[in-house]
Amino acid sequence: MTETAGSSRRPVHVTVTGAAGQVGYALVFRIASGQLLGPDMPIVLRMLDIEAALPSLEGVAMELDDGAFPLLADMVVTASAEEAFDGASWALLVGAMPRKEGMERGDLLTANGGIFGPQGQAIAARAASDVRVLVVGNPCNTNCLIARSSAPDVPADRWFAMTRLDENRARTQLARRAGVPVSQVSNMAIWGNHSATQYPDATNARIRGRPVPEVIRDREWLRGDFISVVQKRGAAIIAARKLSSAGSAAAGIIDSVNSIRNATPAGDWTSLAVVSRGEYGVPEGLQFSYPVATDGRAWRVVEGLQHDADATERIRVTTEELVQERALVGELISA
Ligand code: NAX
Repeated sequence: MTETAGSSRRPVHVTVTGAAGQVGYALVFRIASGQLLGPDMPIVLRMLDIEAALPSLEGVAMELDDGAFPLLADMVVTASAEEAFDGASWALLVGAMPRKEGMERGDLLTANGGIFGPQGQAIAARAASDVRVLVVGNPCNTNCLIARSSAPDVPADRWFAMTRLDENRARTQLARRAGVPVSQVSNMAIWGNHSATQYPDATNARIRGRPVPEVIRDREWLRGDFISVVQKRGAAIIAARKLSSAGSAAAGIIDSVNSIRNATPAGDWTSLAVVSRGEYGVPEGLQFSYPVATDGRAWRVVEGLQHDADATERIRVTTEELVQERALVGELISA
């Protein structure tokens, strides 16, 4: 292994799946530059993609070489999940099967089960004992549930699916509307599924410490356009760019890992889809996006938030969608 100049620390192994894809391309340079694990932590980047994408992934590896990143101790380019997850402390599961024309939701879920089941097994068999997993590839909540179910020896609290991009989108919408910098928006939770049924909860969010409805008094907007803009933002990006979100998705991944690793500011929370232990009446075992806070070691779902009838109904709908997804992949998670 290559010596890393300026650091005597042992490198942390970080796996990125689907690394030849567009989110992968936006992400790996940020990881190599230290934005994922900090400016002092050398990294071994383990990049997985399918066999057909390996030539392109070799090109990405060449570009990473050309970046001369001091923290990049080594790289692995592979189509083998076992090799990719070997010794990994962070597994960022980005690669997934996209929905093809005529594909039913159930077919998509099952096809992805064929990817995330074996990847879960490979993580259990080969990753480091402290591995933490962030699933980004869609449908990310249920893909995460499948991978977690395939790795029963890896504690359930190590598995996350990404709703941080949705949170970031929501924070920006609120900041724009209130005419404040985005840094002034806190406590923005996304509830449920990373899909169009998600519930971005502005009622419990805060601007400069005050409840959003006290700052943005337009209830119609908060219950209407605000929610639908966040829910449909992915589709708007595709319409504009003819490609799905990539740079913002990579930013969401970096933010997610940072908010798992570092203590949440007092009184704040962030959005992560984590295993439900029945909080807020959500069935146990679903991978559900909640307001989450952590001390940097253990996370907890923030309890006691109030929901009005509209919010309760929206949370019921997104919960029901996740229950249905779980039913559609039934045999993949009963193993
Ligand atoms: P791309 O199609 O550009 O890249 C996907 C990559 O995954 C490809 O290189 C493909 O060869 C690879 N792949 C497919 N099957 C694989 C397997 N079995 N093992 C390893 N690699 C495999 O998609 P991209 O735009 O990069 O998006 C990646 C995933 O992120 C998609 O599922 C997308 O829906 C999802 N997203 C999720 C987001 C979230 O907030 N949770 C936001 C961004 C993104 O849309």
